[in-house]
Amino acid sequence: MSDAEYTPPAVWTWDPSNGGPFASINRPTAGAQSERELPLGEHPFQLYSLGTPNGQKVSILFEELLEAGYSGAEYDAWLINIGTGDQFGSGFVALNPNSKIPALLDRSGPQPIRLFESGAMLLHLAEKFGAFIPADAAGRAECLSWLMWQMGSAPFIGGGYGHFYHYAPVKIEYAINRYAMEVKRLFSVADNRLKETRFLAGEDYTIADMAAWPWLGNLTNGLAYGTTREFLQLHEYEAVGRWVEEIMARPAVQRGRIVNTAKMPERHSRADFDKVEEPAAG
Ligand SMILES: N[C@@H](CCC(=O)N[C@@H](CS)C(=O)NCC(=O)O)C(=O)O
Repeated sequence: MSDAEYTPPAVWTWDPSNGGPFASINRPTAGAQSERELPLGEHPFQLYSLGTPNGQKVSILFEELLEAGYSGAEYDAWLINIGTGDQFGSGFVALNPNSKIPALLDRSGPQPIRLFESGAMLLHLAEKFGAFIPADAAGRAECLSWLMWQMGSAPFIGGGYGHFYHYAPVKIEYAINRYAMEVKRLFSVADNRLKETRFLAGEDYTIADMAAWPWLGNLTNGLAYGTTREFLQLHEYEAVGRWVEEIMARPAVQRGRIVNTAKMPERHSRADFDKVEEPAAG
């Protein structure tokens, strides 16, 4: 049956072989699928992640904190291969019942604290160290608003647009049009804001920028979803382009963006970056 003819049945049933690239990892139930402990390193923070945009957010913040001199932010970053189902191991699920990277264990206090959702990690760390989040009520509110805007909009970019334009085994015009429009609208929101202010929350670089940059930056730089940069004419968003470049030039961002990628599957110390072929700046 073609998509145009599809009529949903009265009761939906799961088709495990739907032809999509994520068919083997996606399923409609939650919970651990195997017994698997997570490795532990020596640092106060243990990050279990992958160098996708949602993972990059957190490793960028750690690198920024360390760059700014907060030595208490030392972390071990362990690779979670979502293609082979690491996110369904019992140890990972104990940290993140939602089985998605990133997950974080904060062992800096008397009791270990688990965190899931990248936005929660950014906020937790920014508040803990008193950095990259404005201290005044108005500035903090603006920062949280842009942070939540990013968290709320990422699924439209990735799960909506990226899925239907790039990954879906069939190209559905309706779905692509729906999400292409939404991604362009989101770029327009950011562009309008960045015409007025240097960074999303104002004149200071904050966790809101760290959340949004891996998404808007990867698309702007042509690093996500095939020919999307041209398809959506992303060069038109000049203020976003200016902001993407300014943030990309930061040494901590150069380091954070490669953590838990093929270039650096694990990160345990600053020295790990010296071993990378095209070392990060700084
Ligand atoms: N809202 C979550 C989204 C995390 C997310 O979607 N992670 C993806 C990779 S970017 C994942 O782990 N997918 C694996 C799966 O769906 O099984 C966050 O920001 O932490």
